[in-house]
Amino acid sequence: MGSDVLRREQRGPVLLLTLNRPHSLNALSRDLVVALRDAITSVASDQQTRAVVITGAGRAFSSGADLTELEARYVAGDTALGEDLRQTYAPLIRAMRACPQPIIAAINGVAAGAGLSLALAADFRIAARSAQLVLAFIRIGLVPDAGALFFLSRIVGLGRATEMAMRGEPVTAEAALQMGLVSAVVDDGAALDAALARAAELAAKPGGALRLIKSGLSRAAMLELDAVLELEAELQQEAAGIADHRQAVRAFVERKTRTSPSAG
Ligand code: T3D
Repeated sequence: MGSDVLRREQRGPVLLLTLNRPHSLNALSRDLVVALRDAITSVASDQQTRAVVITGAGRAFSSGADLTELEARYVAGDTALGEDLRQTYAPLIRAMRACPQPIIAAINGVAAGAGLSLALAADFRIAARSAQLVLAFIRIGLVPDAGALFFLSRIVGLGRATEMAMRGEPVTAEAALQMGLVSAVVDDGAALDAALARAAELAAKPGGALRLIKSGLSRAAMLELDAVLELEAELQQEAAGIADHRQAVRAFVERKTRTSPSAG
């Protein structure tokens, strides 16, 4: 089941990771961030897992960095926030993007600060109707981190990202859907099931091609057209060498041959 702060459950081909500090709305303590990073890093080489779902225990997805822990560190004279990001959040976000399996964030309740950053680094976000998404950093005089500066404007555009980052106002799930920040809104209590259903759908697709698509989309965002065309050629060459592709083409042609009136 994993460490107490992070529950780990294998559900067939889907790994379900539950942030498990409900008393603080799943605030991201250092040990939780490290546990999540380790879980996601190890799934990369796990042949059994074909998709990952991250959700929160209780009524929230995550309230972001654990401010009680942060204050204790300040009181102890530790103000090295930059180094903390390099050591904890940055490796987690890198692991999420390097993870070959798709990651789905089931936003069961509020996602704030670095809790929202986590969801932004996932491949899909499915939100409960009453969930609020808040880039809370400005409320405590901080800059969006854990990848939010990178992902948010790419997902919703610079204008909306500026609005969320500078105002720090909560965005409702419905508004998030309108701006493409989440891909679905479901009834309260149904976000996890909807995310598991999405994970099962993805788990049934060719895993090698999903890995190449994830890598290709990440890399293409930073390249010129000519470089993207070359990247596509390289990725497609790799995809063509995976058995899934050849089998799917053969199955299509055989089906067509069987059903065509002119067939034998
Ligand atoms: O290197 C570094 O670590 C820096 C990185 C920083 C990255 C960041 O994420 S900065 C942003 C940090 N997060 C926030 O500023 C959000 C703080 N929380 C809130 O604004 C509100 O709690 C929410 C809007 C998320 C939810 O509000 P509400 O009214 O639904 O719940 P609540 O009553 O405020 O919170 C419930 C409990 O959770 C409460 O504890 P209690 O009084 O019942 O014992 C509250 O203190 C606790 N809690 C909520 N958020 C955090 C937290 N405890 C620790 N850290 C939190 N972030």
